[in-house]
Amino acid sequence: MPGVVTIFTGADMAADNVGPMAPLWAIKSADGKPMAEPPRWALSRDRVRHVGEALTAVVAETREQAQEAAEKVQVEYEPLPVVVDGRAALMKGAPQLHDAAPGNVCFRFARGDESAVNKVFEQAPHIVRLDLVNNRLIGAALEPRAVLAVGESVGDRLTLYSATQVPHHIRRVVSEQLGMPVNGIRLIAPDVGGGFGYKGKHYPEETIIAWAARKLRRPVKWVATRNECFVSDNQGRDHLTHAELAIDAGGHFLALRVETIANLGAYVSTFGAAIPSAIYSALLAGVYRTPAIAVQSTGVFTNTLPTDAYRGAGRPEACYVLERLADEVARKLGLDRAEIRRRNLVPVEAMPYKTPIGPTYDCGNFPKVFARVLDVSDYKGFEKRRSAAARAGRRRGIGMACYVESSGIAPSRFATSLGARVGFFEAASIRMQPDGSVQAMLGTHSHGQGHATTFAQIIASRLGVPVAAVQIVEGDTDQVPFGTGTFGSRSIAVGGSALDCAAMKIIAKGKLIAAHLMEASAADITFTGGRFAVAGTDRRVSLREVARAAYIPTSYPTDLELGLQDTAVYDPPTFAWSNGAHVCEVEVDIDTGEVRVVNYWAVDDVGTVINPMIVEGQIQGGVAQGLGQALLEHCVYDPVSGQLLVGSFMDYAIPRADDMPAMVSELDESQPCTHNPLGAKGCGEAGSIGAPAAIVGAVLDALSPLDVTDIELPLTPARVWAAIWSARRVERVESAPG
Ligand code: MCN
Repeated sequence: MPGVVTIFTGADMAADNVGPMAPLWAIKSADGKPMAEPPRWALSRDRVRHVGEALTAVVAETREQAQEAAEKVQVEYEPLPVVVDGRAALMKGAPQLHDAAPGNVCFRFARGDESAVNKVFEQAPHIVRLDLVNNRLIGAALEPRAVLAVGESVGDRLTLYSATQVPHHIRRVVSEQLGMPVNGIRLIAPDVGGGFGYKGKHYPEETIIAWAARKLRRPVKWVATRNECFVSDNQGRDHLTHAELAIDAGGHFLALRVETIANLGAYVSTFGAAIPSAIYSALLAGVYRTPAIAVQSTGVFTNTLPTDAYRGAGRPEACYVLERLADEVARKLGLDRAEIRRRNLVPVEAMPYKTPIGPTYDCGNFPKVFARVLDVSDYKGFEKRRSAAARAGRRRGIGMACYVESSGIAPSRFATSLGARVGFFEAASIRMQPDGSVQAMLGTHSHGQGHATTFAQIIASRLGVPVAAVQIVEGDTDQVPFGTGTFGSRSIAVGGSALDCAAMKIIAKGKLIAAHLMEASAADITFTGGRFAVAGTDRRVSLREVARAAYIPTSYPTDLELGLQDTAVYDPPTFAWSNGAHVCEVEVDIDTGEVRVVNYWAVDDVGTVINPMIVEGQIQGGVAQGLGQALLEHCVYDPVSGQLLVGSFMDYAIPRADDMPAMVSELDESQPCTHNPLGAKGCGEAGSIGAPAAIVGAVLDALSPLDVTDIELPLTPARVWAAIWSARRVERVESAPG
């Protein structure tokens, strides 16, 4: 066809020995066996296992010519039976996806003390049980993914542009697959128009485009259409959970047992195995003092797109389990939901608090944060608002959720002990220019989080230079030192900490130069507000003068290397434990099932705040995504054909501005992180963690007079309406004479 340059298939890539798409985190099952890791090829080599799995790559002179030719490709498929649901995939006789994964099981992960939990359950006065669905979500960044590979005219070097959150990881894995040295690829990740975690993974297109450009010795570009996003981007969540909580007569939590089936999709994506196991399970103590906890999480293959981290990544799932259980305890005992939480929160005196599931929280005043959100939301006055709404014919309900978040992913030792194949440190370099301006290079990546502002603020406050004098460079492997990237709300806690450490190195070296310039001893030099001074005198030189001296050495210490630039690498000793409490009010139209979130209050502890406006925006954005999960978003596959039934925004509903209330956000800075130099904890995912549980709790509260006790996520009008009417039918049957 006109303009077609070539068509590649998996066989072409096989002939060139292009390696598989290997996950970067491999989980072990409870019996010590490694997870099943069936190969995933960038272009399928024998069989496709999910809608959207690429078979051929058509390269043409223009995008339109390539699209037209791609539409003409005829594939003779031999249809095989499919399974799209995690539980169905585990059943006897279910279609088998991979020979390497009998029973479709990737792993059976377990954590906690099961026998201790069993003992408590045998004697517990009360047990509450819930079966919960955590709905599958599709990421929907403003801009689709895009990849461009350009070979250098001389040599074998490639510049690979990719809309990725993790430039260094992608450079490493693609170079490995193509058998190139890591230096053979320069990866540039410019502004990518949002990422939400799903752009932080290795995708087949990165490999295909890089390989095709080398093979054709021409630049090759791919930009996903919106429809392609639906069938090529990783998806999120998709848990089926059975949870049981043993409690005493006073509603104190005694033991927690959680069994989750995690739908991994057809292949294990980059961090796909870790999210529902290592990350999710670590959060199942939440903010509560539950003495015994045991979790089992089974990772299952199905004929769906791979799942992986999506804003929250394991934490919203854990929070949803705990908060729904807390509400259920209140219902069972006829107690107030806030009171149940108060009785179980970890008190501030217990910090540092070692959870029975593994992690130790270094700090956090959960009761204070919770009390504050009840205050700002006037929880006590709610019944008046409920009655006022009822008089106007509307059902109003209130819900709440407390959460703790393992931000700052991840301490490398923790991660590698649980199967990570990469480190999760971060690196930052600072280069003082001779004119006193500053260039800072970090391995993190900003795609809506405002790093250029907040990281410049950190440097400005440490080095006493104006914010405008700071240039932040991210997303270019040739310019920034080896780093990890942005996900898991880690940029401030890990990247920001590396930056802070680098600034300290600049000051330390600056002191030596300043001492030389002022003919004083380095031990007597102080640094404040951008000036070095000899203690107890009025002798000073500015950082700018020191920087100039470092590069234009008219007077410079003979035993020092010229220049004023340094790099620091920071690997956190543990997570930064962000936490918070959210309250929301909804109104439910019982004739249509429509839910409106009318009020939302969030009190979050993200440690020391660098930029309150950015943090508030981050929390608001997270809440919007949590609202989407709670009320609107649902990724559905046809169980017979495996076809994706939500392939556009006509059938997959993301929140719009008018779905969001004007929310109130407060930050509690009283508990700075104790183990990083900034005292900061992450905030990027906070909103998405608390919101689904708070919103669902509010809807169930609004409908409690009708005896609606559960509605499966997402609470679409159809589902809410159906729940109301089936409850009413029960009412009618029960009240029918005879
Ligand atoms: N910050 C601060 N003070 C704190 C904590 C954070 O001023 N105590 C600032 C940080 O400096 C940074 C921002 O708040 O500018 C977010 O920081 P952090 O919590 O470290 O999160 P990351 O920068 O690592 O961003 C990742 C996080 C994740 S995991 C997803 S998913 C997500 C999110 O951020 N995707 C987003 N927020 C997003 N926002 C936009 N607009 N688009 C996305 O794709």
